[in-house]
Amino acid sequence: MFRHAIVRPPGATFADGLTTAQLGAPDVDLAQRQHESYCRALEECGLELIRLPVEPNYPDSTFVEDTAVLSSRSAILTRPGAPSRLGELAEIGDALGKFYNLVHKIEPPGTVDGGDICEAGSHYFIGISQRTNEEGARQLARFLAADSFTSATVDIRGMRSLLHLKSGIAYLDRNNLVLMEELTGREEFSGYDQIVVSHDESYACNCVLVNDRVLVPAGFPRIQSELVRGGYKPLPLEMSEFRKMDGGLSCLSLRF
Ligand code: CIR
Repeated sequence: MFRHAIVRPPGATFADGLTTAQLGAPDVDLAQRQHESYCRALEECGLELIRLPVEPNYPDSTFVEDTAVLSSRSAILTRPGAPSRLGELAEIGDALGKFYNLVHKIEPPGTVDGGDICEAGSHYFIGISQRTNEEGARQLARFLAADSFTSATVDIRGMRSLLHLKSGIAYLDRNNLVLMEELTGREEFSGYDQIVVSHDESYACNCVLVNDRVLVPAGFPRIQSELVRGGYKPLPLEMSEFRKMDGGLSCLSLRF
């Protein structure tokens, strides 16, 4: 069960963040309203929110998930692969320090974006991507192993459409892995029951199980039906403005 989530609303400079999406500039007011609905959904799932103040100097700072990897045993502050995001860490570290005795850190030259890290029970998939490098993955794997978690890397550098591993997969529970159809043949995922998301709905791969609900981007009816068939209760959320900035649904919170 998750009890808390760290969130940070998008600020006035949100549209200045990094993006490759070519979906046009985000509407900042609408992004703020969508963020507020997201926060209410987390509260509906029983979470208490730690709401960090807007950080206008870091336009991507609303994507808090990239800044840390949280397990039931420890917290690891990442080192985002985009230099423009390195300054986001300080406040996240302070917030985590109130809940964790020890906050580990990824050190240079390692880079890790939390969006590349997919927890699947006691196992972690670590995406090697445009943002997470092999040195970062090694450091993270060592921290996880010290807490008795296993991990394996998944190299997605050849898949330019994927910013992060979790743009293409999500672990729910009971061995169920949601994944985009382009990833179904990968050996790393062969031991899982796969909920396959068709190419035209692939943005919705990035869904997240929060206690008894699955938060999923709105507008993707087939994945919602699949989730219902799997015994899950989807909670659809409008994500259009975050998608314009390459943001997935999970990256708007750090849940623990
Ligand atoms: C970036 O490029 O870093 C942000 N514009 C989007 C990050 C999204 N993070 C995520 O989906 N885990």
